[in-house]
Amino acid sequence: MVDTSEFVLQALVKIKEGCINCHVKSGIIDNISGTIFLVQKIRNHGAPKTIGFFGAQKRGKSSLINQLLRCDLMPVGMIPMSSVVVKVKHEQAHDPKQFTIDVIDANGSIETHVVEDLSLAQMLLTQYGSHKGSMSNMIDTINVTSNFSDSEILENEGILVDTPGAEIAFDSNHATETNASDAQRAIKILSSTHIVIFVERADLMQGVNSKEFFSEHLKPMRPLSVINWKDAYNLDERHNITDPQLLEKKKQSCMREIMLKTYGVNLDRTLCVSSKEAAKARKNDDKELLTRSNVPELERRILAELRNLNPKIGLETCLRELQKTLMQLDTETAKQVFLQAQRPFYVMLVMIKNSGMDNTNIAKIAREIYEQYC
Ligand SMILES: Nc1nc2c(ncn2[C@@H]2O[C@H](COP(=O)(O)OP(=O)(O)O)[C@@H](O)[C@H]2O)c(=O)[nH]1
Ligand SMILES: [Mg+2]
Repeated sequence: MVDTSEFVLQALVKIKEGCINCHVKSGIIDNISGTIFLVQKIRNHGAPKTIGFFGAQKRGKSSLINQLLRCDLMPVGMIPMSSVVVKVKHEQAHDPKQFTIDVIDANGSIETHVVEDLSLAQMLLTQYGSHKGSMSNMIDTINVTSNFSDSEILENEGILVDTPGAEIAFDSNHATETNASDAQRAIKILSSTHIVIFVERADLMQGVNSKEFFSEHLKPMRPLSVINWKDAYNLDERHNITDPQLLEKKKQSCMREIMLKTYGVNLDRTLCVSSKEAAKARKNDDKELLTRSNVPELERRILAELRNLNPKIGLETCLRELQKTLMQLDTETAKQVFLQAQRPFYVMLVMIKNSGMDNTNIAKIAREIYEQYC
């Protein structure tokens, strides 16, 4: 397959410039930034596929990771130390009962522990990850490797990343104003992340005063936004709904509205979940509750994002997203915005033609866009 990603990237950058010049709505520009972010990650697809969970303390990030791992590896309800990142990775040849834990300090030196069962792995993570731990000085990253074949995300080469070291940047706007080092640490962790999951809590959304870090740094990284703790959200008394399905629907639409107002998230990429319900459902083998927890849907979304990192699938997604974004503009504006992108599109179409890729979906969508706006 020829590499058309460079031209898709050039075209998107020009289109974003065009949108800024034409003063189109900021949400539309955010969407294009997200698509640009995806092409950049596709172009770098040899790198590990990290899925980072970001948000303030006690949002349920570690709990969600445990649900996606299908095991209670991450300590929950913990006050973290200042800088650690925990990465969890699958290795097919690894003994599923054992866990290899590499503790990497700020100087890059590695200390490896191989532990014999889950409870020992958990203990070690708690020890390294808490203020009380004796060995918590200067630890930068902890890599946990085992055979996680129960987790579809890990089996598909995804690496789940817990980010207690970045939490403080989300705690208040002071992180960006007065405590630059906390923000810098979070930005550094973000910079090596392929798929960004932003976790907020249904019962706390309204009171947050930490939108700045999200808007400035996460929004351009096409985050999936997760409203966790949906089980703890209650409608006010005026809503007198008794049908449980209708009630759930109404609750979710209210939560999503608050999330939109608070953070300006893209609602197409926002989900209400409950890791508590998922945990309970798995314990009791309750399929209905598991579906209702929406954690399986989050898993599907993450798997789709992982597939998008594959150039063949991802570039098609990028072009579809671009098509959808351009359709949100009125035709005249869209044509004007597309003006500077004509050339990279044209070169891409010639390349596609010369390489015999003419029948692919990428070719089809690229042609459609070109013909519509030229
Ligand atoms: N009610 C409720 N509690 C949750 C949910 N998810 C996590 N928790 C609780 O929230 C607390 C913080 O969770 P944790 O995963 O440590 O959050 P983190 O600090 O963001 O990693 C723990 O006591 C969890 O048991 C949820 O969906 N619903
Ligand atoms: Mg945590």
